[in-house]
Amino acid sequence: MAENLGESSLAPSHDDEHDDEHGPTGPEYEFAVHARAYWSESGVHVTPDQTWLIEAEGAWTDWTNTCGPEGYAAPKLKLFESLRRRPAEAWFALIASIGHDDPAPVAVGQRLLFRPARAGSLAFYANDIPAMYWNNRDRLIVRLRSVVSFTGSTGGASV
Ligand SMILES: [Ca+2]
Repeated sequence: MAENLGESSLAPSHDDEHDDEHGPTGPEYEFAVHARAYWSESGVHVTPDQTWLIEAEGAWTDWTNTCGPEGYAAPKLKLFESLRRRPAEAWFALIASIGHDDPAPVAVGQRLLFRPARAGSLAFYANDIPAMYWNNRDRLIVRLRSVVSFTGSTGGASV
């Protein structure tokens, strides 16, 4: 069926092979990202020639603050923001990292079209202060779906 993937970007008439928004899809993965885990491994190896749709749902809790994958704002914690693993992202934003030394991990939010900047194993975490994972609880469900990348075209897919 791999041949159909290549053809269908040129032949949109293959409607039965298309997802409604993103074209034919490849493998899908679903796993939990626990708020208390410093790393949650997806077990998925990504490469720069791929495009993935990452979707997250559910709620997790940082002490008394419950939020979704987009995280939460806390003006009272302003002084501590620079201590977060990703200082510029919200508290408890779901972060995707390629390996554990990714120079540019990204905030996922509820939905992200993700084009890996390098090859590696995809891992996730809640954006928190490294020493403050002990008061975290609950987990999100994250789905990872390979989508067809229209390589070479100038109009990127969007969500
Ligand atoms: Ca915490």
